[in-house]
Amino acid sequence: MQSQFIDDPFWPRASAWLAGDFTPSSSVSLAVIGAPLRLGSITPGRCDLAPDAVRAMLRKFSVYDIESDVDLRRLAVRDLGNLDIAEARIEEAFEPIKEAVGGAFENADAVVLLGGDNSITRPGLHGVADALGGSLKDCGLITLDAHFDLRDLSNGLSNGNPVRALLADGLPGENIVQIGIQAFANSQAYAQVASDAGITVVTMRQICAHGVERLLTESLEQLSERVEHIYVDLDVDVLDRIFAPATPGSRPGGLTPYELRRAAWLCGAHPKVRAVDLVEVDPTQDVADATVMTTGACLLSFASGLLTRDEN
Ligand SMILES: [Mn+2]
Repeated sequence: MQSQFIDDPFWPRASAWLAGDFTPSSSVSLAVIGAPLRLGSITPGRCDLAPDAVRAMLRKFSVYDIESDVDLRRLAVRDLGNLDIAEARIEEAFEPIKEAVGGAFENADAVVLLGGDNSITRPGLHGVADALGGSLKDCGLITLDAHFDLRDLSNGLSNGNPVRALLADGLPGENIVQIGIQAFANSQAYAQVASDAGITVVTMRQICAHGVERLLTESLEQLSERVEHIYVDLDVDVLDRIFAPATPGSRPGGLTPYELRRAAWLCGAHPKVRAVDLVEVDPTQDVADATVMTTGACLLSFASGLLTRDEN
């Protein structure tokens, strides 16, 4: 009897690449870390299952990006496995995530952090700042997210306030660009927090008018004039809900999977982007694997973009 997946030597799978099947011929390299934090979520769920679900989904993808004519097997990738934080509180997970991200730069130019919920963004950005010898003031943050994640800190840390916590830590608001913010998914009070802090806000209306590719490219250029290192928080709930049923926060009216995949590629291609997180996916809520597949495609697109930094 044939297995469900027929192995074809002429159709190498992205899952094998991530597991070590590559012949590096580029000057760049990537590390992947699973950060299955879930107890920070305002909506309880199982986004701790996402890192392994995404890895497994890569079996359905090839290593060839026809849009860039790139085979990912030119890129060395190290899968550092999952951090033991699935039962940890946000505060307990801070150091492990920060240390893992920071340590990954010893052997890699860029890091993909597979969440987990959105609370991993704060320790992830601290890991970049610490490891690359800068302070938070040298770092920029781009969020692709339907929400500000600027909720008040008085009720403790959650996946609803990593950006507010980073402001409190000393990340200048001028170093933050939030792309994909949606109507009726945020309050006026938190829009005011963003405005007062000097955060650049790009709404879905602006994306519909000008395109995510142009707006993200401009954001990357403007931010790179201010900062040395850029961290990208890719909250999958920036997708339209029809494409992201596994994210509790997604709404109708968001990005398409292609727009998000293209955004991930652009982030990979920009030399100052050092880390990207992919967060808020609860595989138990997915439909037809749509959300997990797009998350996996974003990882691969980031890797493809990264290969354009190759100096060989
Ligand atoms: Mn978010």
